[in-house]
Amino acid sequence: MKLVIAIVQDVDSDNLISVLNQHKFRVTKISSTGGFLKSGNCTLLSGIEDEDYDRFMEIVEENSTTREVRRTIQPINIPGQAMIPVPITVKVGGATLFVMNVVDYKKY
Ligand code: 2BA
Repeated sequence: MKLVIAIVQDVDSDNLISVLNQHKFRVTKISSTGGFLKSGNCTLLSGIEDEDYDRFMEIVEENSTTREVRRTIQPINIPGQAMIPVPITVKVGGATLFVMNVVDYKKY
């Protein structure tokens, strides 16, 4: 069994979870915040059997969209200098995934 931690964009999360559920994957959604943009994203936890891994990844890929996002970020505070917000455009990935082998899985 594997535990997949998937960080996805807020706008993709509801549809992605619905499709995963339709395919009998169980998902826990955690509200999270990107450290760089400081805007909301979603972290999904999913415990999946090894034989279902490829199908799971395909579904995530098909239902996550890379987007260009324009945001205003606050630059680092330099004493004595004005803090002027800086507009930036970054490409935010459809999904960032971490995959771990599960040593044990129990449900009581
Ligand atoms: P954020 O940290 O808010 O980053 C949003 C996007 O900003 C990133 O998209 C990337 O394009 C850009 N970015 C991030 N850090 C940067 C930096 N130091 N300098 C310049 N540009 C930077 P993604 O890479 O697709 O990441 C989307 C979200 O996934 C991230 O939101 C973060 O919440 C998470 N994430 C990505 N890689 C991660 C990692 N290695 N560990 C933990 N979380 C990660």
